[in-house]
Amino acid sequence: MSFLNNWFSPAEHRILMVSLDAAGKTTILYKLKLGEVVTTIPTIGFNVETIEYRKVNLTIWDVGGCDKLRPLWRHYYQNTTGLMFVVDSHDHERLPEAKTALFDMIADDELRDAVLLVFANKQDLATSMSVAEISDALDLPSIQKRWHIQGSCGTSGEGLHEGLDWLTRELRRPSSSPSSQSFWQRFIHRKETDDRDKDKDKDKDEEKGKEKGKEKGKEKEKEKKGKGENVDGDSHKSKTKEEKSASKNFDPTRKPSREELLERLKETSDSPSDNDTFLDNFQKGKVEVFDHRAHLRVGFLVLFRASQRGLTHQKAVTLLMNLLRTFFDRAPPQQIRKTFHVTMTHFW
Ligand SMILES: Nc1nc2c(ncn2[C@@H]2O[C@H](COP(=O)(O)OP(=O)(O)OP(=O)(O)O)[C@@H](O)[C@H]2O)c(=O)[nH]1
Ligand SMILES: [Mg+2]
Repeated sequence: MSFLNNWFSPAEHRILMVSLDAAGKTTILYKLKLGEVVTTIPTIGFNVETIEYRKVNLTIWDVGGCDKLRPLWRHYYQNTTGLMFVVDSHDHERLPEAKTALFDMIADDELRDAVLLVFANKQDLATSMSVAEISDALDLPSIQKRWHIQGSCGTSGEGLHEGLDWLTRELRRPSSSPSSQSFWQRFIHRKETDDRDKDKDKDKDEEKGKEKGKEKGKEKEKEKKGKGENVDGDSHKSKTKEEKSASKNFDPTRKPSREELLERLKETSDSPSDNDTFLDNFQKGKVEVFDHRAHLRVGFLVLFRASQRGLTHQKAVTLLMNLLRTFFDRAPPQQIRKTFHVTMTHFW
């Protein structure tokens, strides 16, 4: 019978919740445990509660965060499988201190396999930083472990269950490839940052456009005078050459022969690191040729990695579409066909 009990009893996990003082750990702990907002006082020592969430027993240790207590955190590391790091999104000034505390902690070998959930807490306050800003300031994309950032409000409970959803899902998985993790995290992070910066870029592009217009005018004048030397133009010139040769090599309207296609296939052997580089370059719009093979490759890699991460089908397709759109925004127009088959991509 004991194996049956083991089979049906929830998995046990030890979770360590830390942060600088007053970020909202104790508030979060009791919101999760009791569903209520409790009046807190700064924790001297720790609080510990067990919560059953989606058939996982989480024993959450909430350790006081004031600077005198931080050296004691390490005494709680042993057997910790999950870390919750709470950030007061409203406390702009102490973010560098929070980052140092976080990186000091995760450098410890005892936490090597622990997954990291960051709560960007106090999102209800008007001057709070966004999740993307917190992620930037803490430099989360540089972390080589499984991590996730979730916006939250400890007092209303918003975001807490979403955070635990991720945590319990990750805790159920024995391991995952760090490279694919970092790609996803980087991609999601970049997407948010890109959206934020889009307006700024537009402004810059407009300014550049004006400057280019002026330069072109000057060049034309020079040509007329018969002294065709381009003053700032070495890099500009060679870029134009590259672009020209790329468009020469790849003619989107020409159907490749069977032999050509077989030749292309022979040349390809994709190692996992090639795949990472390919996805990174793809996101930057730097794929040599966007043909059916590249399309299928990106589709396969994104969907495969999404399934590894346990993402829903819908979310995976959205990510793939976003990645394709990012690619089309950035890739030089002469190297790609300006359309891709949305229906076909959805079908995958
Ligand atoms: N507006 C707002 N206030 C919050 C939120 N979460 C917690 N607080 C408040 O922040 C204050 C500090 O919360 P605590 O839960 O005691 O913080 P802590 O991280 O446990 O602090 P230490 O025990 O000192 O390490 C309390 O007044 C909470 O009511 C939130 O999401 N929004
Ligand atoms: Mg506390």
